[in-house]
Amino acid sequence: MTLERTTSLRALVHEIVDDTPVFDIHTHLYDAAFGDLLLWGIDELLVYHYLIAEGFRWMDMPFADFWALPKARQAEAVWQALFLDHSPISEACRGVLTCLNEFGFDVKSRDLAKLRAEYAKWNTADFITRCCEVANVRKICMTNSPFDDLERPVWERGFARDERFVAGLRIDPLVLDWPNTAPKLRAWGYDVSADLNAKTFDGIRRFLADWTRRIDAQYCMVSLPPSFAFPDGGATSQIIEHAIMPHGREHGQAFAMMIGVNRGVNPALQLAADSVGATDVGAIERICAAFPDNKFLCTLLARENQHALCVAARKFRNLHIFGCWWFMNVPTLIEETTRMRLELIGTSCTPQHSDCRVLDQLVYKWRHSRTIIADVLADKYEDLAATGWQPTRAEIERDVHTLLGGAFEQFLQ
Ligand code: RAT
Ligand code: ZN
Repeated sequence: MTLERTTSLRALVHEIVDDTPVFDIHTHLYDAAFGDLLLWGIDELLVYHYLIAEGFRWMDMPFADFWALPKARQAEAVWQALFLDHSPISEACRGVLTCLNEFGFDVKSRDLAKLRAEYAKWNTADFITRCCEVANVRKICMTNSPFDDLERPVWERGFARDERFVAGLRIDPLVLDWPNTAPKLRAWGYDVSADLNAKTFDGIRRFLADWTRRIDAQYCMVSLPPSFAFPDGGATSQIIEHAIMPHGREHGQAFAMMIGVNRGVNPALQLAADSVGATDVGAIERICAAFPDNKFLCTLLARENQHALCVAARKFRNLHIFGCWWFMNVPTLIEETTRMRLELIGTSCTPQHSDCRVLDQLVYKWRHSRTIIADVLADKYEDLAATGWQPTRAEIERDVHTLLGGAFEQFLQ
């Protein structure tokens, strides 16, 4: 009897988690209006930088020779090294197979030419819809950088928005490299100088306001190194305090901090060159305390920071924690992190975002994460049931909606 009830509760939780559409709050995907910036298909899946980093562990060609190859040859080299010469066990490799399988393509043939032929039957518009359906994604937040020379002109020209794609204003160069960013803002008509004075902060605020309006940004976002300190009197700290914070209050916009990336530890790997380091969660607590009228979103890259971040969220209701970012996005760490978050702050968080760079990846990132989230959640409901508190279907649906984007939307309101 108990076992039966337990089994059906677990099955119900899985069913609800699978059936609840998700708001994917951080990706590197683009509205189709951005043309080639939206990546999809088998070759793009294979040259995902997560796979390239793994491929180089087996491939013995010089880094530069690999980068000189056309994309199709790069994809073939990765396929050979990671799928044919060895079993594709890593999370990123498994993800490719999950996508192919869920699309109904022939995984077991190991035939790249056949897979390319399957993909050739699709066009971009239909494939977007197909991915959103299979992954059950209701909204996708892009990463939109005014500093990207390919992306900026599209915004400046304007286009009819696809309402499935919402924008996130990404401002790394502004926060991390003011000396080289000031001339760009000046060239775009903002009265700023290398000097961080009142006039410069005003100019930065105008820039942020213009782009927030232009792209209708959900939040403004930066990725930061493990050494991020606050407050420390440096340029990053001053720009946050005197430009981003007042901008956030004026526009009711949250500031998203992704902390813990050491950029370019092995530059020869290009996009795959970055590594991880633990940060001082005290800096996050200080910024939340210093600006109680601002809202903060935060995800951290280092496993060893996750517990302290949960504790910080217990102290500051203007802090919303999200995602298992990048190197955290593997089943072992998603499970551990999700369990800890539920135990420390209940459902007042967003356990996962996809960080997809290739449209197809929505399918695997959400398939894999949904299974783990459902299992952890089922354990928690079973613990409740053991006390006599039987969660109802409506309560479970509410909670799952909360975890898959609802809490994020409520936090931003
Ligand atoms: O996960 C990734 O693809 C990384 O390369 C980064 O893009 C990271 O997610 C970021 O947003 O900086
Ligand atoms: Zn990202």
